[in-house]
Amino acid sequence: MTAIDLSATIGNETFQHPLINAAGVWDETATEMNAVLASDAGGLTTKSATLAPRAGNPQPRYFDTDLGSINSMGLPNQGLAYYLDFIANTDTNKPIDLSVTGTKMADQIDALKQIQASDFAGLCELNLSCPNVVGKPQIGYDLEATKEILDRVFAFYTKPLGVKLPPYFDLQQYDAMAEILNQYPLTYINAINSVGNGLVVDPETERVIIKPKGGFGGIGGKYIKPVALANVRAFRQRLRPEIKIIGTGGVTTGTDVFELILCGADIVELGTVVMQEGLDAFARINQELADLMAAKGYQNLADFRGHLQEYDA
Ligand code: RRO
Repeated sequence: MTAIDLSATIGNETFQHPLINAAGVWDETATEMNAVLASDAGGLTTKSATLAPRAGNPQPRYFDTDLGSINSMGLPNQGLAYYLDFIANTDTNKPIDLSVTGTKMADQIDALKQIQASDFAGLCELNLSCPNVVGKPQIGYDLEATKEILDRVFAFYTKPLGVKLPPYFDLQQYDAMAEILNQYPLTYINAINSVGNGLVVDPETERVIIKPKGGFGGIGGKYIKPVALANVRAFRQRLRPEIKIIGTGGVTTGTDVFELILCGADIVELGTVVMQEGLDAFARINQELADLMAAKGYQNLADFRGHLQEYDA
């Protein structure tokens, strides 16, 4: 029997396995990032970096539930220089995706200028969708602001760039956002970030479960898989084929990964499942995906990527 090939490509980067960590999961410090690289993850995403280090929101700011998680981390990170330094000094053959953001558009532009001026030539992900900065809306829900930041970025940025998007819920939102994204030389999009500003309630104490923002936070895990599938499918149907897609949201099994790739994802990110199960989730889910592909007679991810059929096809 021919071996199953789980490799996938985004830009100039080849991932030997299609699963990497979602930004914000096991990736704030060098110790955590080295552990991801030592696991069966196909690559590493860094915590979204801001120009200066940030402590983030007050605790408690993350909570696991039966179906997933809620978080309002508030961008705790070590600052962009730390992540550039980590990448420059890390000897690995796995791709590292540098996630970057800011609480103001000017800071996001400055961060990308620093990356453009650095030796880093790998994938960079501009996070347009953090739901947890007090008083700041998600850029990805503002068409004008999205267009403005991409205009400003692509006036100087020439390295491979992706954008992390919030979930959309209306077909017209996909039309409008895809029309904008198609105008730029994006390497990929990442759909989706957590479903922003959900609420988890503790019926016993009659309180909210996390402290920041009155308890509102980003929802991840099983709750959001159908939203992730829809966003990946809808964007694959609308984006230029050269723009690749990282599918993120609600994966806990190899079958979930299969479904996201069937909808058009090139690779897939794990978030809440790694928070709950640890880094062994990568090996387990890779194996489940390979077993499912073998059972179906698929040898490569390209054998089924984007092949989702209509109901009466
Ligand atoms: O740090 C966070 O609170 C956070 C970020 Br930057 C993000 O993009 N998504 C999320 O759920 N939390």
